Amino acid sequence: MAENKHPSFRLSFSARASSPSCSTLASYLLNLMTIKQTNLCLSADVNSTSELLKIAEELGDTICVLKTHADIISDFTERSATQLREIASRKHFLIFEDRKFADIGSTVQKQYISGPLSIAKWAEIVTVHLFSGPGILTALEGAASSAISQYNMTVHTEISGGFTEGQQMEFEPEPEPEPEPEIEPLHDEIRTKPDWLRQGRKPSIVSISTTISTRSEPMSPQTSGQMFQSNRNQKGYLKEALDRLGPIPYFRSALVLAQMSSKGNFFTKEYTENCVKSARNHQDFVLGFISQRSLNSEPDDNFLTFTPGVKLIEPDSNERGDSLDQQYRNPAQVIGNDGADVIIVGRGILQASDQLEAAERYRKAAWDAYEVRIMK
Ligand code: 5BU
Repeated sequence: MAENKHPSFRLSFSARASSPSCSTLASYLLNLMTIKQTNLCLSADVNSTSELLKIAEELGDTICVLKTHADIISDFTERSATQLREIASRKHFLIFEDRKFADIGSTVQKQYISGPLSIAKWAEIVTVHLFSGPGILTALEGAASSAISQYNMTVHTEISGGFTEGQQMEFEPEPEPEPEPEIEPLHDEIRTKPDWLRQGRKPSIVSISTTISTRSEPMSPQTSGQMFQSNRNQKGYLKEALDRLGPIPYFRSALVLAQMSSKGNFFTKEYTENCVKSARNHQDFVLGFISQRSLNSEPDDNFLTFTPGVKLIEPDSNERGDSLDQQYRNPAQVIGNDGADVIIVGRGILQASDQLEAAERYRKAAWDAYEVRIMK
């Protein structure tokens, strides 16, 4: 019953973006979703860089987030990441590496910022299990802060121009490797949220082709949520609104795995509650949860709920899962009834004969369910 739901159930994404408890990245994502009218995350579970880049290029306009499992891409290199980032900034979506960190703090820091994947360099969002205790969040947040500091001290050259329609995608020359950042402990002065944002202002970030990033200039009032009401069908307006939103800010966030979609999983109610308690102590870093329903319960909770195990299922179909215990529910059910904000869809789109048409169908189903929900 809608009457008993947490306030975030009925609030619009743009109103939630303006909340003082909203991190820079969460605020950016919520505004991006509003402008593009999409709360669809594509799970790009493909095996090669070329497939990854192709699907990102073709479906990028319909999604707010693209989720990867980089370790199943046989030829994933730094160049794959650079090219995916170029598409993400041109098509306006965040990148989410579904890494599912689960080790002790010292190990996850290394897994996050170094090694062949160097995830912190190219993915805004990662997933984390809290099996090892809440310290894993402190460790990852510290590593994220170091990666951000390192980035901010480096002159970055953004790839400008991008691909034009029909242009062949080619690999950029291998860039010079950047030195691995030193992992610093999380000090109070090294936070993912700068002072100006703590004072309730949101970023207006200026980006030119070669710039010292991140030049987080004082907030312009244009970035407040209400400015981002969008009519997706007005092409000029969409571009103008995306220009006004600005480039993706260089921040890093985690989604805590609090519930799973697979049949017979061992997640208990108590474990899920402990995930939420731990997340509340890391609100700058934790964007929200991977869960089957919204876990916002305290009045100030404003976590985003990303829900996998989603498929458009015909009422009389028996396609409610796969042969390996994945379980599926409809977008209307997870968003409309259970308060999910973003649906994660893989095979429902990847296995369609027309992937773009399927992505658009999922986008529309999820967005319609959200609009109905906030009007309840
Ligand atoms: P599918 O093809 O839509 O079933 O893919 C779902 C994706 O979401 C896949 O990449 C999984 O690794 C991921 N996933 C999931 O399905 N269920 C979960 O509980 C979690 C992740 Br956590």
